[in-house]
Parts: sequence; structure tokens; C-alpha cells
Amino acid sequence: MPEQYFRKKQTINGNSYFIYVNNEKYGYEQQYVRNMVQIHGGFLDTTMLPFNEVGQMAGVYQTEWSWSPLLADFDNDGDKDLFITNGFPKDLTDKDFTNYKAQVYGSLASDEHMLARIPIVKVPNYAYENTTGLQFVNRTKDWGLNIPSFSNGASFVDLDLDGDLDYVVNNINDPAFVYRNNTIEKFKENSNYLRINLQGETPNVAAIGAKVELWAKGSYQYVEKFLSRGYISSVDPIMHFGLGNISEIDSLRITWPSSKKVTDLKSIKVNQVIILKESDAVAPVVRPRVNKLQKLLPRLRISLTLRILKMIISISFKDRISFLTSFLKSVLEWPRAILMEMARKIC
Ligand SMILES: [Ca+2]
Ligand SMILES: [Ca+2]
Ligand SMILES: [Ca+2]
Repeated sequence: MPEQYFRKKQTINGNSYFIYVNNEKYGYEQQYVRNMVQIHGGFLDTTMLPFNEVGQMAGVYQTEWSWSPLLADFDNDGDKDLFITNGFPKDLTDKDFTNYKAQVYGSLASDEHMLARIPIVKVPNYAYENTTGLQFVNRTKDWGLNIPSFSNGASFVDLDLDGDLDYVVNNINDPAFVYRNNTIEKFKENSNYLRINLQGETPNVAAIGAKVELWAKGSYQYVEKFLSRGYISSVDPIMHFGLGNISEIDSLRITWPSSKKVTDLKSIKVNQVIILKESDAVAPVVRPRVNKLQKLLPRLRISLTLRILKMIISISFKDRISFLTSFLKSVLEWPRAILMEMARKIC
């Protein structure tokens, strides 16, 4: 979806009232033409919770016809920023064009005539700085991306090996962009980093799917190694962690994808590239799983007993009978797992 009001009206169809009503009636979600950001809702025990769509809250929902969204820590402050490529040499979604085509193509106008009249969308790509984890501010001009282009594939990689991620963009009908990142040069004291070169065992020598967890001064970063990103593109195989002004990493854990072995490191110096091999990893120490229900039950029993006694003391005899009846009814509606566990404890 375009950012400008005029272009929104130029490219987005009006909504049909009947389609809107029928979507509601038959349980379909309404369709919105804009970028979506789906946040994983986490797990409740082993059940995966629904995703939450936060594109508008994140402030990244309108970036024109977009191709490669790349999340990486470009300013080395510990959170992932977002770069998005866009552009369309022949914009077939333009409503003026589609209306014109419907009137003349096939009867009055030739292919050549129509092709020459398809509008172009040569607009700058977008750069967003992550400010609060889930919210972003537009840094397109500040970070030098304000150049109109037809951009598709893109990649981040530390080309000059100085510790910040540079940015390469493929363009149609123009030379590629190669952006040098000046973060380290300008803000050396607050741009610490750690880069990790994972070497897996055959056949997964690139350790695709490895999980890396990093703890440093109360902060936590988690990355899974996958190189295919954005639109038909691959990114730097060396994993990059920005660390701001943190001078030492407390601990680091790599969980290797093939063997499920782990590598644990403590007190790691920043501003370096470390090479880690799956052949040096060890089997993880398995800790007994704490049953949440077992932890909850004693508290639940005490709380319930106190509440029931308080209620019984404070009401009349007639009301006590009524209360106990309704209480027993409500107990029968508790989750089966809790009832079974309580019955097992009593027996
Ligand atoms: Ca950042
Ligand atoms: Ca660099
Ligand atoms: Ca640099």
C-alpha cells in the first residue's frame, strides 16, 4: 500500500458492500491491502497460541509495492531494524490505467499503445529503525536510502569486515545499490557487536536451522540461522549480533540442528568473529520438567479453602446450602486435568 493519500486512491479498489457483508456472514476475514507483521503468540504448555497482527502498531504498514523485507541490526544497538525494497516498472494496479484499458483495449488500442501507457512507480526503498522492539521510525532519508528505484532482491552482509552490516540491492534498469554502513565509523563506542561463523557437520555444513541464544547485561537475543530472506535472495552466512555499549557477553548457547548437541560459552569478548564447530558440541544436560499443575495445586487448595470458609461464615444457613450447591456445580466445570489431578492427590 502506498504511503501518500493520492496514490492510495490511485491504486486500491473500492470495496463492494455485498462482498463486505458476505465476508462477515460466512466467517471470512476482511481483506486489507497493506503490509502485515505477525507476532508469534507463544506457547501455553505445548499448545501454540494464535499470532497477533501488529503492522499498523509497528508503523511499517505502507511501503508501496514491496519485495524484500530484511530484519537485521543495522545500527548495532541490539534490536532488529527493517529495510524494505519496492518499485514497479509497470504498475498494472493503477486504477486509471485499468479503467482506460477496459474501455479501449481489444477494439481501439494495440498492445504497443497499451504497454506505453502503463504507469511506472519509481520510488525510494524504506529504512526503519527499531525503537522499542515492536515499533519502528522511518529513517529512509537519514540513512541515505532516499533514491527512487525499481528494487527487488536485497541482502545484508558485512562487505568491508568492520563489524556493521552493509546493504546490497538489486535494481531493474539501473545498476545495483551497494550501501556502506557507517555505524562503526561514526559511533564506535556504542556499536559493539559479535559475529558468529557456525560450521556444522556433513551434510549440513552451513548449520542451517541452528539456534543461537545470547545473554548480555540483562538482555536476550535469539536467532535461528536461515539464509534465504526477502525476495529470491540470500544473506550473510555469518550471524550478526549488535550489542550497543555492552563490552562483554555473559553467555552464549548454540543448539545445533542435526545432532541436537549444544555449545555453551561464557564471558565472551565483543567486537570479534568467532568460529564454532558442531564437532566440538556436547549433549545437552536434561533437566526434569517442572509440572506447572503440580506447582499450582497447593496454592489453589489453600486459596479455595480460605475463600469457602469466609463465605460460609458470613452468610445465613439457607444461603449456605444454596452456596454449596452452586459451588459443587462450578467445580464440575473445571478443566478435566485439574479434577483428575486433585482426585489422584485425595486418593
Ligand atoms: Ca537496531
Ligand atoms: Ca561493514
Ligand atoms: Ca562501516
